[in-house]
Amino acid sequence: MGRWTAEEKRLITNLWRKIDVAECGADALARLLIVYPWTKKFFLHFGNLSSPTAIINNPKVRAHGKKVLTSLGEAVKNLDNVHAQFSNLSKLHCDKLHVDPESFRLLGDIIINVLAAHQPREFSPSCHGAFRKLVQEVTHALASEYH
Ligand code: HEG
Repeated sequence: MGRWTAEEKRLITNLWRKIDVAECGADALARLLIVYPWTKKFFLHFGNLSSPTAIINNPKVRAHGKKVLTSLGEAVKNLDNVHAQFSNLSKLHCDKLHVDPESFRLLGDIIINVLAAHQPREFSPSCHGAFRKLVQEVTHALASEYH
């Protein structure tokens, strides 16, 4: 982990420049809550999550989805230092939020699906491979403080 080829870096930064972080983030978090409804338990303080429509239109879901993808964008800017970047977030998700690492994996998968759906022309197999590696690295870093 943590070794990037110049081509992987190019594929990742190139796709990232083209996506709408707020849109993709909102879409990804809404999908997590709709497709894996048990993950709603972490967001009960976000208000109405009672149906797919309520989830999609919930402004707190949209704002938080943007926050999550913005944080992934920081990793994109700093590909050689993903672990250090997520160490505090890992502590937060473990000690305070008690989010299980399996949920990171689910959201990571969804983010890849959403990026592919939003940028189908750019999403070549090698671009897919580079993003899988990035998501794996981020989810690994987020789970690193778990004990
Ligand atoms: Mg988490 C807060 C990033 C997965 C539940 N998450 C946050 C914050 C960031 C973040 C940047 C804000 C931290 C702060 O306020 O200081 N989250 C983040 C990433 C990923 C992720 C990058 C994975 C790609 N989070 C994740 C998953 C869940 C979750 C899978 C639950 C299923 N996050 C969660 C909750 C909060 C954060 C409940 C607090 C939300 C709030 O109360 O505003």
